[in-house]
Amino acid sequence: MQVLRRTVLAAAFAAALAAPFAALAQDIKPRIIRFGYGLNEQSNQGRAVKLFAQEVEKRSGGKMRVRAVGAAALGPDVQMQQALIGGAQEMMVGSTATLVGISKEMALWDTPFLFNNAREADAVLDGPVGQKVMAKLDEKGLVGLVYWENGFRNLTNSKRAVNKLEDLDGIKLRVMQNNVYLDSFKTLGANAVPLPFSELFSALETKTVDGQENPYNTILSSKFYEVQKYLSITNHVYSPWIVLVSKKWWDQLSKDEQKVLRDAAVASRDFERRDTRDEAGRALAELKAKGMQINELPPAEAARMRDKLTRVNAGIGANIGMDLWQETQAELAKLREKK
Ligand code: KDG
Repeated sequence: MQVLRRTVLAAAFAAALAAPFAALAQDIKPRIIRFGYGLNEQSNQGRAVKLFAQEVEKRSGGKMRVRAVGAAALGPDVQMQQALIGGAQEMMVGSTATLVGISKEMALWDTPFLFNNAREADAVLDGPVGQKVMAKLDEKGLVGLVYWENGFRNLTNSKRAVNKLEDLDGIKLRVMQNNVYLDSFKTLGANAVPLPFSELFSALETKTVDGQENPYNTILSSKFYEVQKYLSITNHVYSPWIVLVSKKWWDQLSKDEQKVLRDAAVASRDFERRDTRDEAGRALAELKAKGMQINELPPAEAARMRDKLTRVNAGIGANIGMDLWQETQAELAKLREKK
């Protein structure tokens, strides 16, 4: 009986001693941030998420930790967007093109041939227009932090090289779930098929679709060269990614925590653009070495494509608001004067 009493007393004493440390441990338990993305861990998108996670841990002294989840394991872009709005997931990065169903102003970035180069893209996206478009997300339950570079998009397919617009006739071309992309490629004569990115490789492999369009980086990192023979360089649109936070969750954060995320996001943006451009510079040679047949659309055909696509998308301005459209055109005109 004595032994039992002593054992119970010792256990109670140990528990009392541990309680404050347990409470302390509770206090310093890091805030976990589930950050979803669609490409794989080895991609430019995955490398930038990893950098963001390192920056958050460093700037918060370990009090905030990013759990990066790639390859659309948390769902395709549109599903993750809804999870953020509902507060079931904290962060994601994805295409602005898949956001147009939530915020119509994002369609501005779908405009074919809007930007002539990365300098123009960075200046407009990071400038007043890009920030205005991003701020529209607040009322939809999302907080945009920064734009990353997906890149200029180019055509691949398994049937033939695209040397003239007519070569697109009848090609089953996967496009993002976005009306501008759908209308654009229908106008060019392709049979446009909207699919989430997560289903794209298998759709190409099973010939459910013949082709797709994406930047070189994605063609490389997603191994599309294994199921696509032809790469035709069109640079038909500059595609941004956007780093998003659930507003429900964001509003619970302290100002210091919000600053950690904003500063880490800027650092990740600058890293991602450098890293993506470095990789894109090497990608064509790598894709050729992987056996892809690469051709550039001849200038006359590129001009025909630009003419057709800018006409079919003349309505984008009316859709996003003519003030925003005209402000964008004015910014681009100023940039082009400076050259
Ligand atoms: O999560 C994948 C998205 O980032 C997507 O936008 C990639 O460009 C893409 C596409 O073609 O779906």
